[in-house]
Amino acid sequence: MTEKSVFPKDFLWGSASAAYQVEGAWAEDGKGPSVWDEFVRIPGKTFKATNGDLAVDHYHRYKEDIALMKEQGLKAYRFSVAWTRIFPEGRGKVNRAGLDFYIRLVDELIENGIEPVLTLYHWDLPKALQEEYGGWESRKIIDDFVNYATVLFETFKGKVHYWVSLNEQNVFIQLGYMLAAHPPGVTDEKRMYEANHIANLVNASVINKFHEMKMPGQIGPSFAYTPNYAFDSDPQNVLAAENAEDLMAHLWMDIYAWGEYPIAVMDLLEKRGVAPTIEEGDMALLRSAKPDFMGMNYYQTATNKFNPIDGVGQGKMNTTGKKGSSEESGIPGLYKKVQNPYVDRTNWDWEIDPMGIHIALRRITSRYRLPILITENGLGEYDKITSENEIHDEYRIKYLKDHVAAVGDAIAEGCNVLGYCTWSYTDLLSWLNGYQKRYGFVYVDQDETQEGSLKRYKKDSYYWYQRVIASNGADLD
Ligand code: BGP
Repeated sequence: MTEKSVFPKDFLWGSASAAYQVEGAWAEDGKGPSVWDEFVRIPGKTFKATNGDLAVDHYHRYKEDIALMKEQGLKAYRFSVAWTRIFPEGRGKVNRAGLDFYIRLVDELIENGIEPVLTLYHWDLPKALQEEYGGWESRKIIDDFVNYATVLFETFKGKVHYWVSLNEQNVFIQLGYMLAAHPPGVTDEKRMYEANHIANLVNASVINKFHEMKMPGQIGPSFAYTPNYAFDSDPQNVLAAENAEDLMAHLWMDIYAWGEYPIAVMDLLEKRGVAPTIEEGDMALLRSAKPDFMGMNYYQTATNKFNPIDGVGQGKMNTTGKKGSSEESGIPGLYKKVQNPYVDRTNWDWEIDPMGIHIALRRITSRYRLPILITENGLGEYDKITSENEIHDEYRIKYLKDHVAAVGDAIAEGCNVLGYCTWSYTDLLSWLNGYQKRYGFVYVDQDETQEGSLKRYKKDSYYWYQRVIASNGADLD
């Protein structure tokens, strides 16, 4: 290699998935139903009523998938455990067959020299707990979650060194309790902030448990960070961006890193009568839990303008892949998200902004002084397979290349980045967007009919990442 890499020599070049989106086998080997198994069956909730019953059948094809990872040179694979495979009803007796699947998966990764990165929770809550006590709305979930996590800690102690507590708490809470786009399909601000506070307590408790057990390795949450920009230097728009950053980012990351709610946000929630109930001991617990890293899922930035009190509220999301079909959205009196004239968008209207990941890494580093594990970054697009079974996804290569370069810039400036996981390894089910919005290095013959052959094909981006990994990030072309 002629060029020198800025990436540390043990940098985790990885890729990610989530149980519900890849595994399939939704009712096999004693697995219990999750809230997603139920939600996808409600008419109109997902694109063309797609579900993860079969997904891309990773449950049966994990060896083939890991062989592809090994050939590519992947250093780390981030996956999630389905709580309902371990405890079909959320607690009680361990379902041995379910746990055995993850033991086989982890062993296979280790044998192939791939570092497992285990996510404890990627949204598939046991349905039994939703029905029994309202899931995230009851403090009973704290003990049940820690009990579930402890089984995994004991099982994988010394084998798994990187753990993610909750994936995108900000997303599952807001989409679950405000936009009704995820289970439990609620639209209620007060209930949202209550559930969010309980999720914070869960996150803190499980991190403390990990440290009490002296687990060799590191644990942190994965936050979906969308850095906020002001549209211009009009002070009204700058304040709008501050509001968005406080309400959409600091509200979670300040809790994770410091155990503090942002002052202006709490003041606002109290005035609106939607502040969470904080019991004695809660803040002490939140302050006591220290993540070892901040996990960051980065896809895009948001540009903000002043939004008057009679301005726009929540607008329609684009889940169809028709560019330009999403609507403006915001919070009246605080901010509204507008189009950034300096960046392009995907067909699902997600802004493509590589410099945004550099800015995100700088902000997290300066504010929290924590190492960062990039747990997701990628481009969802339509891919076409040729008659020779090739997939020329040069748009994905461009997206990833620009983002990896921007991560390198942040590292060169002193950000401590542990690794970079792309979303996603194989193509998989996009929660609300079906199978047509593809992210993988590996194309899977599966579509909205859910009757594909499930055969795997390497995309051009697969070979590109192989070269990136082999050169430790020095060769991005
Ligand atoms: C993140 C989730 C992933 C994944 C990704 C892409 O929010 O953690 O599970 O789905 O986004 O999102 P989408 O599938 O909506 O394009």
